[in-house]
Amino acid sequence: MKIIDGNALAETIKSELRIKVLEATASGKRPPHLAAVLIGDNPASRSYVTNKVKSCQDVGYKSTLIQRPAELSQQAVLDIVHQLNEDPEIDGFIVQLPLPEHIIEMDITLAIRPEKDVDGFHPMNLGLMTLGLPTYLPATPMGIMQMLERYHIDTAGKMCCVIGRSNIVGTPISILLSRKGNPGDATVVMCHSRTPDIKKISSEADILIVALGRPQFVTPDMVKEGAVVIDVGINRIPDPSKKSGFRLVGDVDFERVSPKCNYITPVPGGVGPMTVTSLLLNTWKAYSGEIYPKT
Ligand code: L34
Repeated sequence: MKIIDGNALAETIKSELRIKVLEATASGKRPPHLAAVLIGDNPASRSYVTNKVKSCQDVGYKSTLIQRPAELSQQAVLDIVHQLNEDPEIDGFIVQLPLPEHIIEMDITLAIRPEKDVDGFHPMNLGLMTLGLPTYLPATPMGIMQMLERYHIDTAGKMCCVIGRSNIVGTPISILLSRKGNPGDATVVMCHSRTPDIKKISSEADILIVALGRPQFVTPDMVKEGAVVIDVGINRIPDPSKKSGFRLVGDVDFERVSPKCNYITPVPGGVGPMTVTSLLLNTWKAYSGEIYPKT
């Protein structure tokens, strides 16, 4: 059993980016600039956005954090988005999800200019992704693709089971892995809440990707011997022995499942840090105009 070390891989990618930033600034250019919008005080969101801002500092990007209370109106959020769209100093920005219930997430996503949508959530960018054209890939699926690639895990012709069908993970990773290419060329089956017998499908999978948000949902009987298991879930469960009062567990029962696996990602230190570095990579693409040439 080998652990796919998301923290180590994230550090490698950040060192590569740091060099590119130094080269750009040495030639007189300004550094890339990412903005993040955080509405409300969801502690998990706050922690993720903090990691994003910190990682910008690590690689020499400029970052701006716009924090507003949960009561902010939909129009006020749209006003922030419009302002960031128009700001020539900002290469890309994200609006951290989930948003408070009174805000219609899709309306916010649609208001972000595709050129600045470094989350890759806008239908324009998701459409380009689906067609296999260059675009910003959503950060979590992109992080998973990088893990598979950098660990030389062969996906071609493999049977892949994705549990979860969210817009930000399950759906895009299913599309990416079934597309032509490497990683890719897998036979993908997507399972969700209406799938009658998930175990029957997951236990046949060479690659199992779990993103449903239920602590330790995947047990050893659901996993094939020698499988590659990618655990996307990050759940906070009460733990009085911790100072914070909680600990993080994935959607996979790591302790019991890992002995059966060829490769497995831990939580924390697996997919999470790769989500953050993928956002940095997309911001570099926005800055350099690789996807949408700057006018
Ligand atoms: N707009 N909303 C938007 N873009 C995103 O890409 C996200 N996502 C998901 C939730 N909402 C979003 C993230 O940023 C999930 N996510 C995310 C980002 C970072 C981490 C986890 C999820 C992360 O850094 N995880 C650490 C532990 C963090 C902690 O201590 O709480 C890890 O080692 O897994």
